[in-house]
Amino acid sequence: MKKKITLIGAGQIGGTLAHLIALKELGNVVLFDVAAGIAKGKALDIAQSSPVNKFNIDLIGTDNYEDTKNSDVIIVTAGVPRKPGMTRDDLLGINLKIIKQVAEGIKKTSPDAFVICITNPLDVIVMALQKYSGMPKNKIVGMAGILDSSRFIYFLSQELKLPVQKIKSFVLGGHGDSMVAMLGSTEVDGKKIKELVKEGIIQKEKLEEIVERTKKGGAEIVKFLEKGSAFYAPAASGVEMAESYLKDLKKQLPCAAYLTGEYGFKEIYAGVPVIIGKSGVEKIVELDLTDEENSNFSKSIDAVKQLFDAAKKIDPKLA
Ligand code: A3D
Repeated sequence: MKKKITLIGAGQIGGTLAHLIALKELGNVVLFDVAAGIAKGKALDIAQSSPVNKFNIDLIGTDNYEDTKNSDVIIVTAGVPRKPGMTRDDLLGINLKIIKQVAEGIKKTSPDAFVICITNPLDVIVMALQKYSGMPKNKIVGMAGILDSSRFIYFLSQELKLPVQKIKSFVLGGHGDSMVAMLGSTEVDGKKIKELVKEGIIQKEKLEEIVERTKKGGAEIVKFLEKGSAFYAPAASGVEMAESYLKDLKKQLPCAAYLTGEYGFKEIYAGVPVIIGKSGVEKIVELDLTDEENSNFSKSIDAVKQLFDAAKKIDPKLA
């Protein structure tokens, strides 16, 4: 039987997710949005491409949670994106309210689903989604690390004039300006990036510039688009997580996961490498961090904690 994948939010990311999932035939798709017409229109449009692209799945659009019942995977993008000049944190108040509604909807209809949250500000919203829904912590994760890592690898590949496949790296911590590019674990064609700096293949300043550009990667796109934020790369990243769960691929992916002492932190969601398989988050991988990475990771967690404190002020039930 085909898997059932529900996309809560049929906006820019939701629509792109539906299209990618259809092309990969990962499962039947339910596009849910409070704006039912958008969900229905996009579902029908993508379905009409099936004879051309030769995929065979069902796609529907709805604003009724009953239609999402017993989903295997739910990807949440419901919420408001940034406008130029806004930070992700500016979205907190409005997106918290939306996520509360979503949590109530999904816990009633799909309590066993694997839930991937993309709505910003990511780490705090995924934590709120888990608290409001009460669903298992290993089944609720946030997408950000794959995207941030992908941006970093792309920028490096452009600078080094190498295919992206030759570069391995990842970005951890919170999904904000405090995110941490793991330079100690960054490898180019099997060689540590720090060696490339020593050899003068890439200047230290250039590398720092790329790290900064990665941190501001979302804002760069928001500025270009003027309306809305990035959606192709965020959707591709969400699909990679869903696929690892549905096919039990046990991929190691940087995701916002619930920490229970790993890296010295607990009771908080933050970006760490996790193994995603058929049980959800099957393991949090603890890497050896350099002193600098450790200190930057702690700063990043502090930023997430501060924002969660702000969320608790908005809704004391989150305490
Ligand atoms: P957009 O195109 O506006 O789509 C959001 C959709 O959510 C709209 O169609 C709304 O109608 C719908 N919606 C609003 N309230 C509800 C509700 N209560 N229930 C169901 N649907 C609702 O935005 P988008 O797709 O570009 O972005 C969605 C979210 O992802 C935003 O919060 C972005 O900031 C965030 N985002 C996160 C990343 C990460 O890397 C974490 C990257 C890019 C965007």
